[in-house]
Amino acid sequence: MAKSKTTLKINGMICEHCVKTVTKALEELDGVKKAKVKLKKGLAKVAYDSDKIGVDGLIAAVVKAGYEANA
Ligand SMILES: [Cu+2]
Repeated sequence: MAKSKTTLKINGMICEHCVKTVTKALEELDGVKKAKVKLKKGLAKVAYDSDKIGVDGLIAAVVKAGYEANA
């Protein structure tokens, strides 16, 4: 268990539904403890276990959900 935190820049979110979609996409991942997504700032704060998943994996999940993400 290696507790890590990161903030991703998310592009493409336009409403609260998008926020829920991105939050769910992140929190469904094995190793993600918590995702806090802010619509206005276009940011996602993610608490995760870096033994299980990396930033690349987090970004891939957001992209798969239909949004752009950058570390
Ligand atoms: Cu939306």
